[in-house]
Amino acid sequence: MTDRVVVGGALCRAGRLLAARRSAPPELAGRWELPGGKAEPGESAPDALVRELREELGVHTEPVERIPGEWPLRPGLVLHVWTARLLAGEPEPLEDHDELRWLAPDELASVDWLDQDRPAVAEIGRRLRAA
Ligand code: 9L3
Ligand code: MG
Repeated sequence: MTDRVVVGGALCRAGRLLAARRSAPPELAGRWELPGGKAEPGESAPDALVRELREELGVHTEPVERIPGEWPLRPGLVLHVWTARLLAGEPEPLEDHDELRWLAPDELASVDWLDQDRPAVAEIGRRLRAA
């Protein structure tokens, strides 16, 4: 059986990365993540990302590239991260989040990221600093 993919989106604008604070479930509430969610059976990760970011943030996005790596969430579930371009809309915490922040590279350590998101966030930070 292949693992089910959860896809997180790294949305960057003006040198900042969008961080989203989870409001659910209780054990994850208050932790920060790259917004996204589970791909449905038969749905590609990029398609899932576009759908999840529309549902969660109300924005239209285009996946650009996958950040190398795969991070286990729990048995049978792994996190992939894709960078994405914001095509339309202003992100709002519509579903599953209660706060959004655009973080500059030197602010990335100021929020409590979910453990599995940390390697990809660090990679995005390196890319933003180099840009
Ligand atoms: N998760 C971890 N990092 C992320 C995302 C989007 C999700 N960047 C974890 C949290 C949940 C599981 O994956 O345990 C499913 O995510 P969701 O469908 O509740 O967003
Ligand atoms: Mg989600």
